[in-house]
Amino acid sequence: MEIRLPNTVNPARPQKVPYRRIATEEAWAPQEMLDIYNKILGHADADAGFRGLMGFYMSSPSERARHIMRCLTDLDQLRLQHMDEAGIDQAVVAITSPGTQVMDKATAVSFARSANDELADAVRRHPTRLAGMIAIAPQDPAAAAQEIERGVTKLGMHSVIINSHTQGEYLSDPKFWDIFAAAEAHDAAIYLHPNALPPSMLHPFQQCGLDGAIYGFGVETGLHALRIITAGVFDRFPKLRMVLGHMGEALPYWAYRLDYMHQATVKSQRYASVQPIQRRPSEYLRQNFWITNSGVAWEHAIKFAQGFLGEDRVMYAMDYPYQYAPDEVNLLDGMDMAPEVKKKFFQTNAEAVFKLR
Ligand code: 1DF
Ligand code: MN
Repeated sequence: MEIRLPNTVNPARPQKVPYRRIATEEAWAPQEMLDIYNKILGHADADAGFRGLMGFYMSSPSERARHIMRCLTDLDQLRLQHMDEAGIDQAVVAITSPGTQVMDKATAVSFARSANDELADAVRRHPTRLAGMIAIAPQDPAAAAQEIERGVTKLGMHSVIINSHTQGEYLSDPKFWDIFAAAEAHDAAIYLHPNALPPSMLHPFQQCGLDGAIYGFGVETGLHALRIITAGVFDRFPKLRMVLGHMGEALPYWAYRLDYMHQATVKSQRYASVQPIQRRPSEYLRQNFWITNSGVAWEHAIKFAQGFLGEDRVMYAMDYPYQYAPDEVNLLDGMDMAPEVKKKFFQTNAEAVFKLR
């Protein structure tokens, strides 16, 4: 059988369908964050990946950048209009990358709180259309744990956005594990979303323009998830739920080799950092992870992921405003898939993972 890449050229409005379409990786940017970013970018030694990403969007005169900035900063009329035009019933909104994670610790902690309050207000204004993820400052794991508790118990949000590495540091480091403990205790899913590449990875990607969403994001975020798995995080926190975008950052496709080579590496005692864990890497992927199809409106890839992870673990995401493509909604509505499975994909899996009403 030939597997073709779809052509998304059908501009028709999405049709009425027997499910609610819930988009689960939708970005926003509060003005307060952009003000902080402007200060950071004013320093010549600002992180190069950050400058190449948000520095670009915040300053480029290109139509794409101006449009994205306008969409990012709106949680009301413009966003709802774009959702209507694309047939999106509800958006699960999270602070855009890198969120708090380029800020100094004190700024990040206080900014996360006010951003969560602002997002919770927007969800109160549009309770059937929006839902939110909790922003935290991984720089201060104890404060992050408190903010997870506040987000769940006071603000009614049941997921946490983490934009991959924090200034080159990974959550596989036990110093961050108070965050996992809080997420597990409050049953809040952690959405591990891409970030700009850290300095140690940036050059060979940026040199050829492959550092961003086209490829570098997926490589770095997939690496981060693997670091978490191989560090034994899910042995310590077996009920921890994590979400990956972009078809699981390709990890389902890697699963066979990950299992084989992880076991071979453990056995050979090649690295002190690779110690035995209770299960194969693929088993944690299937037991602790959910994935979204953000950026990938491709039936074959979605079905492969459903086959590997199970149809309860693959969810729809648009990645607004970075990939606002209403024609992709039509394409996915038209997938050759049992109606009850399509409803899981678009609606009920997201309702369960994010505990939407
Ligand atoms: C881009 C893509 C930027 C995604 C993002 O955050 C982002 C992009 C600043 O295309 O530059 O979250 N994304 O998730 O694919
Ligand atoms: Mn995204």
